[in-house]
Amino acid sequence: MPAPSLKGLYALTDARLSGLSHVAAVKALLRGGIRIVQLRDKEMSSRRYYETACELKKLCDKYNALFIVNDRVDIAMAAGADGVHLGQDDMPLAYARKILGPEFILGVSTSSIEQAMAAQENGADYIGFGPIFRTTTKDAGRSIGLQPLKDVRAKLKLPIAAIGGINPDNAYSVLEAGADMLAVVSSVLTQGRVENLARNFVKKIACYK
Ligand code: TZP
Ligand code: MG
Repeated sequence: MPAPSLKGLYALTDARLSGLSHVAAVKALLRGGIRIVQLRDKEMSSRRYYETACELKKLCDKYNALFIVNDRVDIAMAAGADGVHLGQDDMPLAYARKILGPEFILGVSTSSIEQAMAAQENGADYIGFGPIFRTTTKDAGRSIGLQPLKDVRAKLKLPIAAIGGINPDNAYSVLEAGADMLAVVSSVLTQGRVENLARNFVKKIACYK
């Protein structure tokens, strides 16, 4: 099977929204057809985060899906994840790259062209870009809309994961603006409906162009 690529839906876990453990939620996302998953949890102890990451890596391997850990370079490495996703206040990129080596996928959250270009220069493999639309999942500041995404697409070589308020209704506009990945939380992690929401969203993306 070919290695999964940095394209399509990219789901971030949120135990509060899904009402499920990360493992149960990711099982449902994978069954629904999502092939890029990020473990994101700001409250777990390091030990639980590590243990959960190890379980999710095994699960993602079964489905030939990419598994990314949010925030923690050490835990991503220890769990054998495919990558790590860092924010502007996390470990500096160049240093993360130095300890992760060239193969590990390194993603960075950005919300301006300047941040995106800096991420590219400092060794990122993809950028997160947003919040594109209004979101209540995270206090992510004002939504920036589609124009900055178009602008960054025109300048940047790296794959872009657009994030913030993305759902099946606005997905095509985000792809049209140049996103490679659609990073989503609430549009797939609604209680009791994760697998179906994921499946329907995946189908919708598959029909794009
Ligand atoms: N970073 C910027 S917006 C966001 C994150 C983690 C949350 C996106 O969640 P949703 O529910 O897809 O709007
Ligand atoms: Mg972070």
